[in-house]
Amino acid sequence: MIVALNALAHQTAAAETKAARRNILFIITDDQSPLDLKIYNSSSQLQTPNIDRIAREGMVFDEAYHMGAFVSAVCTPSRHMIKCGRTLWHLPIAPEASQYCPSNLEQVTIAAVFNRGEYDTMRTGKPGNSYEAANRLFTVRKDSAGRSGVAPEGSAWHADRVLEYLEQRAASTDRDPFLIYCGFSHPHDPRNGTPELLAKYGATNHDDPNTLPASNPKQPPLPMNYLPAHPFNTTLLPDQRDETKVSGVWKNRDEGTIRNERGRYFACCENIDIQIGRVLQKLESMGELDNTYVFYTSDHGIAIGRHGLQGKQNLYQHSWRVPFLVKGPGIKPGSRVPGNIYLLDCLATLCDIAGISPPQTSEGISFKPILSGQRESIRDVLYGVHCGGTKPGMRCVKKGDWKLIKYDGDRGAVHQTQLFNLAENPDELVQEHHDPQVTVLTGATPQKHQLNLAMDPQYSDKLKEMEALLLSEMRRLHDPWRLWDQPDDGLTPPNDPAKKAATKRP
Ligand SMILES: [Ca+2]
Repeated sequence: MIVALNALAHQTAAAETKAARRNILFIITDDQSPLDLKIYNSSSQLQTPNIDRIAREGMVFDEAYHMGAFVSAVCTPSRHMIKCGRTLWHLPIAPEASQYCPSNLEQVTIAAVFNRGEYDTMRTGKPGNSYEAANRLFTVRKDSAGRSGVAPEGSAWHADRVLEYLEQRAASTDRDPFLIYCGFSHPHDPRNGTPELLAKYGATNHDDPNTLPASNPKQPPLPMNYLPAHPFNTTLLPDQRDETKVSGVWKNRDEGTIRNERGRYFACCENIDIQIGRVLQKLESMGELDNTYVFYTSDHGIAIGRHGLQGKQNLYQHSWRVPFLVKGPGIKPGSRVPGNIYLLDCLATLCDIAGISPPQTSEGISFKPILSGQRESIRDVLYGVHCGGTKPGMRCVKKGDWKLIKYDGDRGAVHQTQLFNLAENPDELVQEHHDPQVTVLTGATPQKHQLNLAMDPQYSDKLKEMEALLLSEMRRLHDPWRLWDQPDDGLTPPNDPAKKAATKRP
């Protein structure tokens, strides 16, 4: 009898544990800078009441980053890092994957891990520039790359699939916890907004490369770090897009084009927000919202006119950083932390909050201690890469307020160093931002010291410290390249005829 009672108690405890298991809604947008959202930039005109609600009821991370990319489609490595929790050079698509990545990695990616953890897994998102082998493992998968602005296509399509899934679930007896990976294909270009939202932001779906879009006072203003051109080649290939193929923009970087494109982008962002509102409302009506962790992020940021750039192939804060918000049980409403997280920390964190052991292949650090209010950050140093153009490309490192960016490429023709104090120069302004022809457009009045400090003798010790830190991160994370002013460490860079040719020069 005692044995039977013990068994019953055990079963009851197990049932209670299962009942207490939390749902996860992981929302990810495509190409969205945190700096356009009001929660990160109070002067932004972009209206996102539902994203603001997640922030108000949860936690805002100010220092969240993707680790980078070795291809110009930054989405692809970023989405791999989210799914498998591995660092950039250890991904299955990395240049030296055979050396650093186990095979069949998809079996230890997010859907596979949560399926084994007895979660119901569902995803919607874009099929391309992602991690197909991992995407296939979601029990329910509904993908579309459509970027029409008008329902039932575009962002509404993704929300509709999530609502359908939730409705089917509500109608069934299924009480397993769910993990929904809700990906939106916008605000990635083409940024075709709904007529109402385009009108709100004064923009048009401009599609004639031979004319400039009409100006409209309702269009968002130029960002304060706008430039008509980037001061130097950022190591991109001559024919490579800095998004020069984006419809409505092409190679134009004038005020009218950028303001119209920002209006289109705002329209797409607000439409995503509306769709998120529908999903949150559904969860609320089902009584599931309070038992669900809601994550909101993007695969990386985007420039759209900042620093004379249009795309995401750079390491300035607008493109390297990502928005990151979480609300859910035990998270203090309205809290705000630096975090110092990478997107690749998500898998470890999701496992931690779900009570699932993370796979041994995951290299991320769980930031559950941040969500529960025990810590404010999980690391001190952040490292970033873009080498989707000429090699080795761009590298950056950040510690505290200091950030170093280096550019090495175009067969040795590009050797540039930038050092920023982000506390004093958060928009990473450079000399060209002080030009009266620029300030008359931006309305900005940069302070004298808001400059690249790399050549300022006053900061030579800080420069040396950051250079050493960058090299140490490159070594630690198995970066296969070295920059022009670093020891070569005896490395043979993968597929790098450009660097070999450059080193032969006198
Ligand atoms: Ca993307």
